[in-house]
Amino acid sequence: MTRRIILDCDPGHDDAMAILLARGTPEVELAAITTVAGNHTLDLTTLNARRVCTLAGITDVPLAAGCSAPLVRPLVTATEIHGTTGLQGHTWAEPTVHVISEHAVDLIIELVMAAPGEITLVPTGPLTNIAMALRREPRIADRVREVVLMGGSYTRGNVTPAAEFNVYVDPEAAAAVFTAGWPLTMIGLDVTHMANATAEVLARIAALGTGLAAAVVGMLGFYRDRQLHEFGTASPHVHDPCAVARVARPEFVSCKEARVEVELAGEFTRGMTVTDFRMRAAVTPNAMVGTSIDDGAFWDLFVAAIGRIPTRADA
Ligand code: PIR
Ligand code: CA
Repeated sequence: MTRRIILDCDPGHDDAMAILLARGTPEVELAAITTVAGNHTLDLTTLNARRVCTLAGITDVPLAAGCSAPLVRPLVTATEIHGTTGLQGHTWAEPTVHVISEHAVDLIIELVMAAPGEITLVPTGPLTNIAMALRREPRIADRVREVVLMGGSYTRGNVTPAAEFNVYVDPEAAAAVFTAGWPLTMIGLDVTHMANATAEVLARIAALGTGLAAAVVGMLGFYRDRQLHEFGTASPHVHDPCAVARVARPEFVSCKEARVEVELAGEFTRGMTVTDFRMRAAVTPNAMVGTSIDDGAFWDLFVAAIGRIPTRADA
């Protein structure tokens, strides 16, 4: 059965890959794409989402812009990874896909309330829009099918030794999302650090021979060079499509039940996702936590998805 998702993202190279994986995978259907500030400011994440939708011919999915700043704290971006002018690595045409006038938070509430038990939320950026939607319409907690987010980690961070970027940027929002009492799966760095775009993966995508494939190789090449420069990793971690893969093909990602708390007060641990796998009577689980991904199966899924999206000559 096709799973209808709202992809709430901050493109960002790997967010772009999440949009493309969702578009090209028959097991999932994009009900909406919403944007949030994170990797860049909201104007750039929204422009980038419009660019990706234009490139991939995604003209039949509502695209809405959301929150421009975290709930409490000033915005922190990740331009050192994604480049200063947005989604670098490809020369973008002027996008012809536009945002709708509705705010992302309103669109999320509207779609979830209209289809009880149907919509899966897939956040791949800071959780500001999702927390705002919960605050404004708490009943969405009972109406979503589930939340499958890219964020957090139980072994290490990336933006700090303790914290993963998406949770670090808006930890108050993440805390609200983790404690909302809805079915939630955390696909954190522990999983996504296994999904690396190796030279072999790039060659397979390039071999598809389409304009879209060339754009993907360009973007992933830029992203690889930045991660090499910043972290010394030869093959970049492609985080966000792992959450889409978990929705499309749950058997590709192993998960364990746990209690996750978001650190809000620590001096060195802001945004850490403190994950308790000890299933004791006093511990109430609030999440399924991803522990590994079948990276071979994941990249097969990704390459097939890129191959399925028709190329637009003018994009
Ligand atoms: C932030 C990201 C990726 C790499 C770094 N170094 C920083 C973004 C990705 O878009 C992903 O959603 C998440 N944040 C990974 O931490
Ligand atoms: Ca992201």
